[in-house]
Amino acid sequence: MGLLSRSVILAGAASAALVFGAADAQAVFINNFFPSTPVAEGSAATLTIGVSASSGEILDGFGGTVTWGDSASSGASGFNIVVVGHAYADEGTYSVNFSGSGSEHDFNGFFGSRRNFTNAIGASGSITVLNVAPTFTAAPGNSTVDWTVNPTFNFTAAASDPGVNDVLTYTWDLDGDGQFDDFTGVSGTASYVTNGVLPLGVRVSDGDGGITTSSFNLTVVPEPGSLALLVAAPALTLLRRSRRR
Ligand SMILES: [Ca+2]
Ligand SMILES: [Ca+2]
Ligand SMILES: [Ca+2]
Repeated sequence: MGLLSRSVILAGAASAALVFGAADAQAVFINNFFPSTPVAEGSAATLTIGVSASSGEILDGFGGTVTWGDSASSGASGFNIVVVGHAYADEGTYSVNFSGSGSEHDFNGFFGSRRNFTNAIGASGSITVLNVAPTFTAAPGNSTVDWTVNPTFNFTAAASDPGVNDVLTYTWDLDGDGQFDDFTGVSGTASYVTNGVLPLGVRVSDGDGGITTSSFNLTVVPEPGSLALLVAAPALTLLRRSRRR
């Protein structure tokens, strides 16, 4: 008799699940949460979010807000998968969070009424953003100065960096000793009173470890002769003005 009762109960449970769907979990859940990492500063990181409805339910969609961990946020909504993007201004490790809700429905019996369900969904992760070295957009090429006519060499450089928070510092090797210790700033003037070919350069640093160097030769004529550098008074004035950049 006990065995018979158990069989009846099992049959009843199976019938209820098939006809009414009431035994199903009514829920939307996140099945894909994929932040692209690492990513370069200034480039768009992406976050892929995918959702499913539980077995027996029909997904209607989802929506919510992504917080990127740097005070920025984005809306994210779609049917079963969305990809949202965000460019970070500087390197670091950022916590990424999605919070929202998902909707699905089923039907109350084969010819029954539609039943809608909505529940909260959320997930978290992190994105690592890497520093990118600056790139020169302008720098001196090989040049010649004739100190018997005009001994001054006017130099200037410019660079860009995808890290919009990065502050660029320019340092110069103007005496050819390989040390970028002769001038700090975007532009200035140096005067040369002896002749020869000097291998010079400018270096730009973003303060986050990104350093780029551009080299050039300065030929001082007439040749031949010994090499020396004289930074004239106007250049020293420019040096002080430029240090804050
Ligand atoms: Ca940076
Ligand atoms: Ca940078
Ligand atoms: Ca030097």
